[in-house]
Amino acid sequence: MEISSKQATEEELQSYYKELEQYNVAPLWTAMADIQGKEPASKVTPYVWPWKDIRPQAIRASELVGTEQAERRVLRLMNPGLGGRTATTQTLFGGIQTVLPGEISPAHRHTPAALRFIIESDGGYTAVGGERFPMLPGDLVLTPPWAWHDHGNDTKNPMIWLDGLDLPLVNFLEISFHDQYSEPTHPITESPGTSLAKYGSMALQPTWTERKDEGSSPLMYYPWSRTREALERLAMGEDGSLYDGMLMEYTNPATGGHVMPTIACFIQMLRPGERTKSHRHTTSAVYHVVEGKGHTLVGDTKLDWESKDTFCLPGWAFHEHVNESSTEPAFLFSYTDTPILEALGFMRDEVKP
Ligand code: GTQ
Ligand code: FE2
Repeated sequence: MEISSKQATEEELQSYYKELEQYNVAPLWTAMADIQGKEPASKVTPYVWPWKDIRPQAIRASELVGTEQAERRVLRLMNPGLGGRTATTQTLFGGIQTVLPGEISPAHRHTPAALRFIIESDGGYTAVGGERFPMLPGDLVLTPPWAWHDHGNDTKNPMIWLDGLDLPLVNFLEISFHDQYSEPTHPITESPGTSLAKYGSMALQPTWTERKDEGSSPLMYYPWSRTREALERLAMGEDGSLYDGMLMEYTNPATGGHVMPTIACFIQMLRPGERTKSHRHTTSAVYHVVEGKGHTLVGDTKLDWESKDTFCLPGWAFHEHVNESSTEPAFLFSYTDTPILEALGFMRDEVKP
């Protein structure tokens, strides 16, 4: 018998679709718009986690749970659009970690890449790959994939910071490995300041070690004092970008590229009264307000922010930043999934017409 396609009734179709279920197959044509939309329509909700709400909860966590019990005392920033997944955007995770005086977050290593951006602290340290890095407000510390790391608070006040990881991507790909170290801390083999002196002294680099090119930056510590000084100096003569203000990337000094294989880190300064022009890109981002007060318009959503708030930006959403102060600059730290999208050829951006 010859097979020819005819127009089935709705009833015939529905009963056919029902019948297909038992074979675990489904028609593509009923789901085409979801599967291959004209352009991305992210499920990620643009959202702010205000410091005034989150800080008390972080402190409360440290009253309720010890670091031995928790291993990492972190409040996960759960995107309201992602149905309870451990995800702040589709690829990026943000968390607020607290370490009390005398406590240690015990040593471990894992395949997810991590960064710390310090919010509140008088010192203390993160040890990564055998070197201890200070943790002062505004400092950025990297924890590249598979590097041993532990955090310790030898000060008199709580340390609180933003953790940035690629957990949603790693867990989606089901490639997470994790090792616990046998002791609470891993051995310190480098003297203080080594990474910064070797890889963060202008463009000086040591000649007696091989050039490191392991996909992650050999410089693992970017102190706020230097970051801020660079931005303030540039602000005297530069306008920066129309869309991002004075946006600078923390780079890997060995390659000039992104700091880690899956995450790129940025700092930007919005001058008093500055309002950026709207654009969008396929990359998603988590932002942290280092200093300042303003808002970010994401599509029709207005995200009001001030110092120490954290917020997220979905991919392919038009956005513009506004510094509402007429006298003070605003500083925004952010991390994005740019390296992933670049590696796969998925980078696109567009200016709002
Ligand atoms: O501090 O090592 O927020 O391993 C999530 C996983 C922090 C950490 C997180 C981690 C860490
Ligand atoms: Fe970790």
